[in-house]
Amino acid sequence: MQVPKTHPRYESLMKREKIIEALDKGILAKAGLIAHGRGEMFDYLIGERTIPPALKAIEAAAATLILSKNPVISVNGNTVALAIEDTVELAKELNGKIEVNLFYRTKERELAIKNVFEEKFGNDIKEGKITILGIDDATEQIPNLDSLRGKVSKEGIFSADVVLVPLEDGDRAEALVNMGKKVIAIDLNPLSRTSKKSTITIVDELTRALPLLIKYVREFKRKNREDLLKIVEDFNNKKNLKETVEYIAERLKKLEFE
Ligand code: PTJ
Repeated sequence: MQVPKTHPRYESLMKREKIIEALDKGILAKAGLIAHGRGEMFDYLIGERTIPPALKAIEAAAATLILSKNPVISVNGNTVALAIEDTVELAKELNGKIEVNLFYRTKERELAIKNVFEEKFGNDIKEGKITILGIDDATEQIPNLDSLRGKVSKEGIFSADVVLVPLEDGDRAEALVNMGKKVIAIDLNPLSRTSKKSTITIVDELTRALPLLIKYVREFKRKNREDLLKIVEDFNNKKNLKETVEYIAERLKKLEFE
């Protein structure tokens, strides 16, 4: 569908178009449509902008990623549909590792996702700037996780110290934390199990959060280790989620309907 640029909800409609296109290409799980709708609803509640607690979480996430030894960015259908470019850009600022890890895992979807990475970023893959893991090498198992998300790459999520998980389901976040890993989630729902179980939760829309995360990673590379550690230590996820919910409540109380 052609969305006119003048449409007041142009950005939102364009995201829907990307989601539908990804479904048609076999990248998105059908349930990804429902997940996107839930995300849109929470985005309305926060006012469709990056709110102060989210920015604090983004800073803590950037510092954590720079301090990590083996970070991995986990991607699913929705992430590839909405933010493949930014995912690759962020990976290139880190160690280049991206792992395809699907809840609704099928060989067809894995291959569709592999193809889109190869089509768009074949040169980066050839030059070793990014590595796409999790497709032919998901030989390890996350303990106590029965879903197909439990199958992971040894070089990737299995041995990672920090895992960035945009749009996650709570079970895996918890299982990864139980393995001693730091989990950074990007999830518009501050009440989700993922949000509660992750080490750092960025309650923001994926396509707004990722460019900011890239910006802070670039900026923070100039900081010394002590300053980065302080940013991480000062961050408290439970407190941040509480601030997020309070922000939403205050915002709703003040809304005017003219
Ligand atoms: O591609 P697969 O097979 O791995 O499946 C992916 C989905 C997303 C279908 C699967 O993980 C799932 O069912 O997730 P949930 O439990 O619906 O959780 C998705 C969460 O992401 C919800 O809390 C949404 O609010 C949130 N969300 C949706 N769209 C966005 C988002 N958060 C940030 N940015 C978005 N664009």
